Amino acid sequence: MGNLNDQEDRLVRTFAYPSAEAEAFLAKKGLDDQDVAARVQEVIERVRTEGVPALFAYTERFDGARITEENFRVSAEAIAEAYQQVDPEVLAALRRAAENIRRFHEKQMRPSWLEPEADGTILGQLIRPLERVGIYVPGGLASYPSSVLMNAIPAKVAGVPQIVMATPPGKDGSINPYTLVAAAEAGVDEIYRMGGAQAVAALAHGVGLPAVDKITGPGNIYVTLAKKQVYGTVDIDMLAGPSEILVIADENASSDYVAADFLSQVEHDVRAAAVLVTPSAALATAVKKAILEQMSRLPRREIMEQALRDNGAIIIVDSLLTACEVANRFAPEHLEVLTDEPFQWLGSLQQAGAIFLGPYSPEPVGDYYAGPNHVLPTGGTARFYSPLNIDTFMKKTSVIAYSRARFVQAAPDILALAQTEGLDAHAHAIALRLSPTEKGSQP
Ligand code: HSO
Ligand code: ZN
Repeated sequence: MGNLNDQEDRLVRTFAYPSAEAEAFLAKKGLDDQDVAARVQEVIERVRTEGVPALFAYTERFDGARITEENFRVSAEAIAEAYQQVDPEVLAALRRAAENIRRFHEKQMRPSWLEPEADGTILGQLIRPLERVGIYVPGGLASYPSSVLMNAIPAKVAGVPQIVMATPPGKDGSINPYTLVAAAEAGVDEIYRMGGAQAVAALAHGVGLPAVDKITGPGNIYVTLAKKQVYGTVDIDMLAGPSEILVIADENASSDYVAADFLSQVEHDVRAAAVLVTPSAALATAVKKAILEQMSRLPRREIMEQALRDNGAIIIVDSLLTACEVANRFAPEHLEVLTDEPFQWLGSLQQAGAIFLGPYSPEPVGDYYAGPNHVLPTGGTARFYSPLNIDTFMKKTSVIAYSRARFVQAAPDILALAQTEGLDAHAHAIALRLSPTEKGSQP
């Protein structure tokens, strides 16, 4: 038994809040890695200046695949073939998930507006889709068809006419058939065999394909730093880091549920984080036991163990209100509330990417199916980033149409401001229209 306790304690740290340990845990680490950033910069520069040959050379070097002009873009036949390869039941599930995601994002749509006022002035805001966006989809183990849906469907709902996808090929040039089918279901228009920083460079600088206006989608550190470096040439969605969950639970919560949700999170990545914040020491102990028990039966045990050891924590607080304070400070990507009346805490929970309330809303419900986006701000950036959404793929343009009456009324204020800034040409553009004698003035 003593042995088991040791094991549990080594598995997940437990500490009180407030404490020095808690402060150290809550302090955020930055994303930057100078060494990787320098290598990424070189890749981007070479693809930008040397073009397609550099892009294909990097694909051969990093993905081991020989790509040519002929197989760079995925053909309609390859997509049709993918439909033959996928399990029809999974396809049906994917379609139902897609429908939920579509419906949720349709609710985010806001109309453009043009508002006429009494004196004939019209002000307005046009909200329109971006023209061409690039969605990055990781290859290998992290190639998730669900993420294809989560990126492409909002773009489609927003009305983006050209949705492009980039994903690294396997050594034989192949792409996961589920990724291809998800892309087709979501309405992706073009798919290219390329990945890594070189793909980000190609999308941003128009190498091998017309440049896009924005790049979204998750990726490894190379992809993320490449997105950071091309920001400004194109827009990006966010700088995604490792995935996180924070669970607030009281003494009545099921320790098995908390443990299961911890493990579903940390199986993603050794850098994934899982945090339990609870006023109940008894629950904390039970959760640790349940984690060990469940983990012994799950295949990705090594990843989970390392993630829990490096980034797992159980924080004991004096009350659920303090638990909310800790959650706000951590600003988690995913926040689960497993308490008696979860809704009562919603108003106190300010900083989170997505909030999951009650025992039947574990994170996978949101990861795959409910409709809200699973591309969420990580690493504490929920303080200022939102989940991927319709606005990610839209931009606004303002409209101003002043009537003469409004112009005359406003002119003295505008003249005063222009003169104060010492911008005489600005003032002249106003004065000209006030004076009936000067050429160009309107009656
Ligand atoms: N939890 C991940 C999304 C995901 N989970 C995809 C399974 N597939 C980041 O929110
Ligand atoms: Zn997940």
